[in-house]
Amino acid sequence: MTRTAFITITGKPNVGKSTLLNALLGEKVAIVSRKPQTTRTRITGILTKGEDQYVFIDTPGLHRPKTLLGEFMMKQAGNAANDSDVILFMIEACSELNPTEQASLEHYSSSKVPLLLVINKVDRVDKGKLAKQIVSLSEQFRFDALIPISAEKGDGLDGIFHELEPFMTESVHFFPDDEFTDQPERQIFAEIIREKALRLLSDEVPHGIAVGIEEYKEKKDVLTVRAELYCEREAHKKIIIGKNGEMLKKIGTYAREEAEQIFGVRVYLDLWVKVKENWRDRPGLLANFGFKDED
Ligand SMILES: Nc1nc2c(ncn2[C@@H]2O[C@H](COP(=O)(O)OP(=O)(O)OP(=O)(O)O)[C@@H](O)[C@H]2O)c(=O)[nH]1
Ligand SMILES: [Mg+2]
Repeated sequence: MTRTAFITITGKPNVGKSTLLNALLGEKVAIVSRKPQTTRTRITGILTKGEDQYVFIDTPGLHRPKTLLGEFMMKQAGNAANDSDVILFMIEACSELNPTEQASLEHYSSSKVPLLLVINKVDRVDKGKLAKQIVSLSEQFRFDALIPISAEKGDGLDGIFHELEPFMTESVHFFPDDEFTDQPERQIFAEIIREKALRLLSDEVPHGIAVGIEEYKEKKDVLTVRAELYCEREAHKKIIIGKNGEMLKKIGTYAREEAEQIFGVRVYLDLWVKVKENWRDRPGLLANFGFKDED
């Protein structure tokens, strides 16, 4: 008898949803950064353990959108939550709930959907304070389980699988058993480039970055990729290129090294920077960059 469950991972930006997805799969399928609003689309991560197939859906962090891109992101998060069998709602250890978290938790708590409340980043808090937070959450909300974890250290992941057990339903597997994501390779590549840019650039630039893959060819174990890094202003372009082109070179080198490791081939990466003013508010450009609803 084969079983599956669709599990949506949701919560405010930067709580560690994508870190958890990667940790659950043991594969990097979603990029991670210290900056909020890193994830922009739904990312499916699939884990098949014998008869059981877990389909985890990582989503953009819940926030009040200020751009059309933000609106798209929130739609993605909402749709994923509506389509799933289980909600895994992630919050941060020992941090007050913000109004969006409070409202979302009230909503799920009063609905019938199975709800796992996951408290992440317990590695950096005091145990006594965590215990108080757990008591207070239990008084405020209905949930099927409350699981303290550290996604980064991989602690508490067994607890998640244990609590998912009652919600596995008899069904055929929806994905091949050896597949771990539905993202095309070139999209993973674009995301790797964006992750390196997020990590290396100062705060004001990264939110306005998008990556387009213009050419993607594999021949005799060499992958040739031409990519464009889009930003919103000339001033940002200067920062991204850096003095004597050093910043862009660094972004490219880090991205190439990781891609070589993930895809197991030699990579030649040709990376360019272009300005597309206010692309996050321009429907045509958003669609071009892949931010369009499929459903
Ligand atoms: N100390 C600690 N840091 C963590 C843990 N899990 C994630 N982080 C860090 O939290 C930051 C955000 O992680 P992400 O996985 O990108 O968070 P996210 O919820 O996917 O964020 P968005 O995509 O922006 O919504 C990164 O710097 C992670 O390294 C954890 O268990 N402990
Ligand atoms: Mg994320």
